[in-house]
Amino acid sequence: PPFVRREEYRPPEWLVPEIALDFDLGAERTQVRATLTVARNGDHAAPLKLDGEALKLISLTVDGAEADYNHEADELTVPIAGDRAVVETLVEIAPAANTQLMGLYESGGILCTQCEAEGFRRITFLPDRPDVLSRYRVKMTADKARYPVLLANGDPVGAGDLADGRHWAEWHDPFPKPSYLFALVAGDLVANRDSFATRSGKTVDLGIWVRDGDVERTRHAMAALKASMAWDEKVYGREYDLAVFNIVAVADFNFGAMENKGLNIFNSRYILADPDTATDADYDAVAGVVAHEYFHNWSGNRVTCRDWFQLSLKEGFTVFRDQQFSADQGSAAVKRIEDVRALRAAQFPEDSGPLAHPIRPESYIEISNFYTATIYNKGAEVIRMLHTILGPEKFRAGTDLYFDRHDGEAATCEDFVKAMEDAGGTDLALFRRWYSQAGTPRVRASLTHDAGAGRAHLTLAQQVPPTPGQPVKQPMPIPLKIALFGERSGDKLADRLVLLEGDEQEIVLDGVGERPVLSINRDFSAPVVVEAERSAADLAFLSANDDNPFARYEAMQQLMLDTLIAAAAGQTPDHRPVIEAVEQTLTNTDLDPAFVAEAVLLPSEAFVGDQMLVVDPEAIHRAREALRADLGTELEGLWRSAYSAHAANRFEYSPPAKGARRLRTVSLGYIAASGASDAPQMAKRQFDNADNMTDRQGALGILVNSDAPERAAALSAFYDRYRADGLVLDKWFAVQALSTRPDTPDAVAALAEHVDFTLANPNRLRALVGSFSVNQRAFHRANGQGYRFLADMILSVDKLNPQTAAKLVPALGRWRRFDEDRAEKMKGELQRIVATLGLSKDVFEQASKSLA
Ligand code: HT7
Ligand code: ZN
Repeated sequence: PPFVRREEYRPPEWLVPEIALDFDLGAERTQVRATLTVARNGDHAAPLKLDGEALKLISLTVDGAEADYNHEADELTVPIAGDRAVVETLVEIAPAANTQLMGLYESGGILCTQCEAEGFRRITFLPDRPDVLSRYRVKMTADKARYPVLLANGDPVGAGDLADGRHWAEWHDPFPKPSYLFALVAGDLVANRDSFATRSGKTVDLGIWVRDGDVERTRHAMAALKASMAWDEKVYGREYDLAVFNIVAVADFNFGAMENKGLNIFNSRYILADPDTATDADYDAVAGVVAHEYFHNWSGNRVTCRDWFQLSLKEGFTVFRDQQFSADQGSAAVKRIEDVRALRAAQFPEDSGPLAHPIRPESYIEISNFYTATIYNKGAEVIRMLHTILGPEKFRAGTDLYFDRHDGEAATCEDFVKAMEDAGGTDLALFRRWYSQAGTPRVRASLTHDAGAGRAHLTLAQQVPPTPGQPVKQPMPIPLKIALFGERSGDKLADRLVLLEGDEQEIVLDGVGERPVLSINRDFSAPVVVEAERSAADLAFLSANDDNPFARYEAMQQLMLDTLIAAAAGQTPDHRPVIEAVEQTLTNTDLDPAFVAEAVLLPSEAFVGDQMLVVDPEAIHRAREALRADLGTELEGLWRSAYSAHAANRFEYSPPAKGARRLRTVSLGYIAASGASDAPQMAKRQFDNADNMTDRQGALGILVNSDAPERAAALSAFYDRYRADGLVLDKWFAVQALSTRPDTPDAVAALAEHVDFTLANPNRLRALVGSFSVNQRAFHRANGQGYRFLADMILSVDKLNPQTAAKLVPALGRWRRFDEDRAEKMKGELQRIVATLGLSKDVFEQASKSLA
């Protein structure tokens, strides 16, 4: 399949200012009549070219008359004599047979659409590219009993009943938009309705549409929506612009949600939440995704992307905005820890592997493969660095200028940087390298101290590793928040923002009389790996004394990491410094329990593996379990006190209550790690008595790693209670796929045969297969059965849903990080995939690049 290249971008030859769509809806068969007003763009004689995929063309007219056309592969070419014309097509599609979940498809009896990035062409013919913006008028006709609710973008403008049990509705969206933001929904849905008064006094009717019986589970999403609307007005000065804002939840969805103008469509996982079925993490994710999609109304919809290479323009910026929003709703420190943990878990490995790409890629085969942690999460970090470098006021002036300048346009990443540059009065020439260069920079920091002169010298040196297609890199501008603490006094001796711009830089810090301890990359001010020479004692000191909560957490993580890496490499490091640092944190009553719970957790096995030249999954597992056991045993009394001090009261969703629940289950995990004989009963008691899913799932997550009889009892009680609730059943599959038990690969293979397992639902697939592929020990079992299982799954899913199949490939692409035997087996599976006939371009791109 061919590559699409950024440098080959050309403006569209034809524009489509107006579109009228008339849908005759049915699950087996839908007819779409599309009336496009097309206008020649510039001085050329090229024919009109329309994208269309899996469409049955019934008729085509130009200005009301039958016309010539050429329909080849996925393109319809129509010669047009003048500079403007009305082109009408009639096509037929089959939503119920659409297993790709792109275009118009059926989910649980609801007809819905997904058009980003290139799904609209599976609905009707159009120049399906984000720089063609059109005003849409949409009419839908459908059976009233089966599809009583008919929704589309914009505002409702008419509705009526027809004689044969059918009815119709018409919607009009006054804002020109690209086709990827088009949406319609037809179904038997009920709404949680509310309203929001904007700051200029307009009333917006809000609706969250779900299946009958689920309305009570939309309260949290509605509260989050209203909070997001108010927050965007307050923090970014952005007001909502239509009279209606609807959200629809569906069970089958390739992604988290979709920001279609005025009609967001969500994976139900990010809408439905109540205490009995959703964990605190689920509640947070619901609020975060609702906010994210809402914020797209400005960062994505009002100002959209010129082409898909600019994807991070809307995604990186919007993730940054949703991160800020969530930080403002609860503990900012814990939110930052979670965001950095996610970045390190998903983006750092991507940035150091065969699929590494800059946040503004240069080429792709299939754009769906570029909805990555790099575009989203590193993209957000790049925006965060601009915020840090410019400061909040200039940053806000920059976003105001960007929105003013480009409202109603399809913009580029360059437009965003230019607005920041103009509003901030700052030269960002070097900063642009963050958009063009892939790879995670490594920064070496060494500190020397001259006690006599009362001076410290900090030397910083950076290196950006080679990535595919980019063997040589230029230095990046790296904003590093640093501080020095006096080892004796604990005083803060220096605190500043350093911008490392060249390969190497030396910073002189005066007023440093006593031996300083370096705190660096505070708040994770740059998405880099810092290698600082700091002893275990220095790290322990920072973990107890740093006044930046993130840096405090980071020092503890580094201390733990150094210990685990040494142990996994066959040494016998002393566990005492870690145990003492954890003890300090656990007994510090000034700290927020939510923070304590994060700080005392060991780095994941995968993260330890990422630091090693050759990953040894078994050695890492043993090292981590041994440290967990020592922490559990040595501090058993403290864990038990923390467990009872944070005993559950009646469920409440508030930051303190969440923190208490988190620390309680983390403590229970350590009690279990100590080998205490009553741990399984304690966990089972928590499981049985819980009045919320956080405590219940927390206990199950501990039991599932054990051999105790309580394990099977809890698993079957959970299944019996929730088997009819798809979202909760996903948890049942995931928790087993994440088990640390040695029999997990066999258990996962058996679960793939379970009656409730299906390849057709992306959530279920991710719950079992996606979770298994990140369970380092289980997936990398030395006999290669994990690799074979995953490859088999990828090939089966590819026949139904290539996008979702392709997301599973990167786990195999990490073969260079493993010993020869494992690497050969992983490569063998990738080769088997690439050699398969009829492979999608989605999977082909991921697998072939992974082998290169
Ligand atoms: N902008 C949305 C992206 C999306 C998507 C992409 C590919 C395939 C299916 C998809 N569904 C949604 C989601 C977002 O970032 O807000
Ligand atoms: Zn987004």
